[in-house]
Amino acid sequence: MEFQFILVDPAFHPHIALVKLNRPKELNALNLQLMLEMKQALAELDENDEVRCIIITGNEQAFAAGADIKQMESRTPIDLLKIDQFETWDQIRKTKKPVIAAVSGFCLGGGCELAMTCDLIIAAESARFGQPEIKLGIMPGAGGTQRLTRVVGKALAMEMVLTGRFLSAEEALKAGLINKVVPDEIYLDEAIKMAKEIAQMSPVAIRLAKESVLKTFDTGLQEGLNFERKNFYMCFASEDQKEGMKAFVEKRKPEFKGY
Ligand code: DAK
Repeated sequence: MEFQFILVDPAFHPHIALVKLNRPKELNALNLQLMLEMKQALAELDENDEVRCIIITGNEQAFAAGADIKQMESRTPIDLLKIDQFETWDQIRKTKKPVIAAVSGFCLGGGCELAMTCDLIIAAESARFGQPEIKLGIMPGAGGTQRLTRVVGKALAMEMVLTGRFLSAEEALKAGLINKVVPDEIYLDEAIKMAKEIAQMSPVAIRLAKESVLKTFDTGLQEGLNFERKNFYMCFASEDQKEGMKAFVEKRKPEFKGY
């Protein structure tokens, strides 16, 4: 898969794909083209039966320092309306396979919002998370007020959004924004380790489970429970459920096929 601003390896490891943001001089600032490429890459990886888990990463200096300010500077509201970047972000959010963000360095604004659309976040000790849009005279526009608040709570979200303060990786971990902090040298290895664990599971169960967890953000408890139940029943329509339980009884490792 050839792109201008991202590097994509669908077979980075068995069943694991890697998407690397590749605008190092601009600290991986997210321009429109990069986001369109991200949307296309994730859609293609979602369709690829060999891929069971996707890792998105940047480089040591930056996961992404936000949307491209130079590209946004002269935009009018009508430009924004016509471009309708929200459609791109919505599609990215709808990726069905599990996505892990492997974060080092700056993870700011749209970069932090992109990481939050991922299902799991592994961070290097040097990672810094923030929503500094307020310092530019704007506010977060891709989930930074909504997703962040649901995850870290009102007090911290309000502080981050109104003052633009960055969180260290440790603070982000304590706040529940991320899953793990590891030494800088191994943040990608740690993401791969987690991806390998996920890739061993039944892709059907993984998909249904991800969908069910995400449902929490959109529904009340009873509706969410009903949704969970339907997905739970659905697991029993898969060969993988038979294989998983048979393997347990036979005291061996299951071999999941994804149907
Ligand atoms: N955009 C464009 N260029 C950027 C950039 C950005 N967000 N961040 C850094 N760069 C560029 C710098 O301009 C510089 O380029 P040159 O001057 O060398 O040409 C180069 O990257 C290196 O940056 P610095 O020289 O500034 O490096 P430092 O280490 O001194 O500082 C920094 C690193 C991350 C603290 C600093 O660069 C910084 O404050 N960057 C801006 C961070 C920020 O404000 N981010 C939020 C941007 S607004 C939406 C979706 C999303 C969004 C909006 C709408 N829709 C769906 C509609 C999101 C909005 C945002 O993210």
